Amino acid sequence: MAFKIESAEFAASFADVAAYKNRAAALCRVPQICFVGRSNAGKSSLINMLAGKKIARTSREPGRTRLINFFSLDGGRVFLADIPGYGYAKVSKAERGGWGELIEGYLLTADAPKHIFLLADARIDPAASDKKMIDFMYSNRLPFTVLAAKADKLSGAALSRSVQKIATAFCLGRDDIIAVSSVTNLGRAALLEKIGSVVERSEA
Ligand SMILES: Nc1nc2c(ncn2[C@@H]2O[C@H](COP(=O)(O)OP(=O)(O)OP(=O)(O)O)[C@@H](O)[C@H]2O)c(=O)[nH]1
Ligand SMILES: [Mg+2]
Repeated sequence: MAFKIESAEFAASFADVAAYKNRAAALCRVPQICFVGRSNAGKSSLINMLAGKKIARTSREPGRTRLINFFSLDGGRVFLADIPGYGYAKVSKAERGGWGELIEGYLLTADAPKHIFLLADARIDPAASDKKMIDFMYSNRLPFTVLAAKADKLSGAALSRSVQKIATAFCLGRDDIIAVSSVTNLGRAALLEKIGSVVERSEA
């Protein structure tokens, strides 16, 4: 059943895994759905698109999101987790290491998250860092769906080629990939359907 978002608001943010782990037991009572991808792929924008309002900070400059940010839907029925992007070359090595730790530490904390959306920019060739993330999710048995993001930037035929390319690169079927756009709302219904099934399963 599709999830119908009645309300959405900022809930909490964490600068490091230790801070998150301190609260994880309480937070994990609520199913979490996490958005991962390279910096600038459109994760925060997609959360805003789903919420129907601007709750997550977005930026033209990659590397905007530096914390784990939780947004609560319907008064705590589900959390959307916005996490920093990976693969942004300009940040210092130390900081990049820290981000890797934050992302991996969060994803591997027991019981979180219930589903991961991996955003791959539809205009850019699939990256080695995305492949690494997919391998990481497979090997840790984390359930995920790949999204072809910023689909509004491509024409129908080009988008179709891009989806095929992403599917081939990640050894997925093309029907497994959902094309999304935060500008046109493309894919919103499919994402809400997926979120609905995750929430239903965790409430059963
Ligand atoms: N045309 C178009 N632009 C988008 C879309 N989604 C995001 N953008 C733009 O892409 C840029 C990055 O968006 P963000 O949502 O901040 O990306 P992010 O993945 O959260 O980036 P980090 O927090 O740095 O990892 C912004 O300038 C957005 O306006 C989309 O669906 N279509
Ligand atoms: Mg962001």
